[in-house]
Amino acid sequence: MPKILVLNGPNLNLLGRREPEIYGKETLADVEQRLRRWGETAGVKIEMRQSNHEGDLIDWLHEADATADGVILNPGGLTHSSVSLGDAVAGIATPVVEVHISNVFAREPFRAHSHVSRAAIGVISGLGIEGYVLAARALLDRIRREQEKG
Ligand code: CA2
Repeated sequence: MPKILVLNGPNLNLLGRREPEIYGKETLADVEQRLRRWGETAGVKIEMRQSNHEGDLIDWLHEADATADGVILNPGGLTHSSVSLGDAVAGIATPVVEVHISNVFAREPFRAHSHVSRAAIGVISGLGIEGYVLAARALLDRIRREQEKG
């Protein structure tokens, strides 16, 4: 069964509890439940983690290179500041989809730049938490195509 690792960066543990006008009312546990439900029908194992520490995210990306078939990454504010996180994504062969709940291009100008996007296979921004499920579907398509190639 393919495995998708879902990584969430700093402050995303606050999801659903602050700034609902930007990020909505659903929590990270709701995101996980939605993804798990999708995974049960699609035949995909979902594992989700969150950390407020850059190094944890980098370590988990390295780990994913050997243990996951795809990664969904919402790097939080590190998107806009962390060269190292971008390097970690570039340094692994496992495909990574970058997800943002809000539309980062419709907010403050500094949010329009990402250090991660150059190394991601794609970016989803502004579609709320549904973006995570769309990313999982895109990754599964990619994983199946790679398996067919052999
Ligand atoms: O839209 C997204 O998913 C972001 O990655 C969220 C980051 C932000 O810095 C990015 O520009 C876009 C912020 C994560 C903090 O999440 C919170 C959620 C609820 C309440 C407070 C913070």
